[in-house]
Amino acid sequence: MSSERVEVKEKVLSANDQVAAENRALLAAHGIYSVNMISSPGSGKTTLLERTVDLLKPSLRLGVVAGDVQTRNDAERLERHGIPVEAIETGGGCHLDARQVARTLALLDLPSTDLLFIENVGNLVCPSSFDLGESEKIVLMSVTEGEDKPLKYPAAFRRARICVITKVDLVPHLDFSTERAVDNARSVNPDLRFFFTSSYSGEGLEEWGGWLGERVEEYRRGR
Ligand SMILES: Nc1nc2c(ncn2[C@@H]2O[C@H](COP(=O)(O)OP(=O)(O)OP(=O)(O)O)[C@@H](O)[C@H]2O)c(=O)[nH]1
Ligand SMILES: [Mg+2]
Repeated sequence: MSSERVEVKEKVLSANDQVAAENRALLAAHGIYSVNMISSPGSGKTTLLERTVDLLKPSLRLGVVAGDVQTRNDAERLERHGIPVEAIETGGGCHLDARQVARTLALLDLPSTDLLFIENVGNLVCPSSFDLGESEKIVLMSVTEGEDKPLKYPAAFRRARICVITKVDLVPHLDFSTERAVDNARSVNPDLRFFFTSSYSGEGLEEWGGWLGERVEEYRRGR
């Protein structure tokens, strides 16, 4: 990359970081634990969120920001589960940025929210560079993508603390080694914690939902 391009990219990122810090402070002021869900298109983010929302809705006040390049499809799917949802259509952008999230936070009822899910645009590269002000980045990979994705697209796996391996109901039909996928992800980030879920069979959802609930509690205690 030329030095000029590097400079422009650094300026964009530092402007983004400033707004992300403001988002983080706003969310903290309201005691909202927030997760930024990153994966390639179709890994199962929205479906996992639909199941997670049903699981956690009785005990936590939830909100969702659903990012897509185009359409409000994901937001509409999630709205049907009876929680507040705001859509961000990036109109071509391959990731959400902190400014878009700031505008959306202004539309949400923050004092009535405990846990905010941000579904990023389906893309395993661009979203990982942009801090949104979230508490946690969560990277998802589905078993249909192959075990080598953490090696090919390491940034998302490096910046996340949690990795959800989705669609595990399909493992019997595929030549996919969960062990190899975990080893690859750990070679990029040894501190990653894993969840193994199927939004179809329900496998792993209690553990995943339980972990989110604990994190909300921990976050509140730590304030
Ligand atoms: N077998 C199986 N299919 C799943 C599972 N979760 C999601 N799918 C299917 O995978 C496809 C994509 O799921 P979505 O939840 O829309 O994926 P996404 O990551 O939100 O997609 P984008 O927002 O477009 O990036 C759909 O056809 C889902 O029904 C699962 O646990 N098992
Ligand atoms: Mg989606």
